[in-house]
Amino acid sequence: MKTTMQTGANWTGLKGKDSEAMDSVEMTTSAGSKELGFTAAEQHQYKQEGFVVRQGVFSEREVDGFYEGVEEAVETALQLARQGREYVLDGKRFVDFAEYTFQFEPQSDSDRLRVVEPVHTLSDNLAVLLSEQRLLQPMQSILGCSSVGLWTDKLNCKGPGGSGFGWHQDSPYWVHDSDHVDLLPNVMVGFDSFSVENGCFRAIAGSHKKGCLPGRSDGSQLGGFYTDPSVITLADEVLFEVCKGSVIFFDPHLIHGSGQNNSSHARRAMILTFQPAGFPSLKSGETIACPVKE
Ligand SMILES: O=C(O)CCC(=O)C(=O)O
Repeated sequence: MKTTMQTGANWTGLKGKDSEAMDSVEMTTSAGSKELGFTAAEQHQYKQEGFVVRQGVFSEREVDGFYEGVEEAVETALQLARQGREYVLDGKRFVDFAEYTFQFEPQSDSDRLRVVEPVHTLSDNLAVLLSEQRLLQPMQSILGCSSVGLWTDKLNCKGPGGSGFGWHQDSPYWVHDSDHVDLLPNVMVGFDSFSVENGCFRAIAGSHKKGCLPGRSDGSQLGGFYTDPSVITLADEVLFEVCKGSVIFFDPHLIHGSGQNNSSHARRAMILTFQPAGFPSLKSGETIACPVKE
């Protein structure tokens, strides 16, 4: 049975089997809150389910700033992509330039960007998220360490008709570049409201507990990066229908993905992945400190 996260301007709102646990969460607001780290109930949920959602963390005005950041980043990314090395995997066009990877929508003539990684260097309006305490203090709760660094960050732009992401874990992508894939938690910041229609984020609750799972062996180039369907318990699927400005913290082993955008509006989001401080980041190899304020 699918569970659905519902929209609303609060930090929780889980409907279905998790509602009891989430009812006991102490509410704090982003503005003026003293303690932004996870509550005990959130820690528990993250351990059990592999994710925690806080809805409406960023205000309309803040989200407007992110939209400007997306426009700026996309414009620069398209310019850089013209100078890069292009390749196609399973019909998907990628371009590498310097430390950047740009992924385009699969139609062969498409110049529509789908993913830009990393993205924080392409707009100051997006770079602010690297020092955002509403992300960093919960990350500190997850990692249990005093200082936090960046592993990677990417912009996911899903325009009208934009394609979905098949079921996958992030850890198998990173296992060759990091010795601590268990310690690479993600946070997705939704710049638009997420709905089933526009291809919301979705995940298999509890799937992170199984560690790195086998990939598909379907003979395709990217198949190995998608989780073998035989190990996916679809009954535990959660659909994250959340309002804009919401954030979803999730484990690097959590099986997740999203559907196609069947709406007439873009669905934009940024995913930032953190790690304990002092380690190089994935794409540039630089060590990027993200100071947590006590
Ligand atoms: O955009 C989404 O909702 C899913 C993104 C995703 O699965 C990923 O970037 O790893």
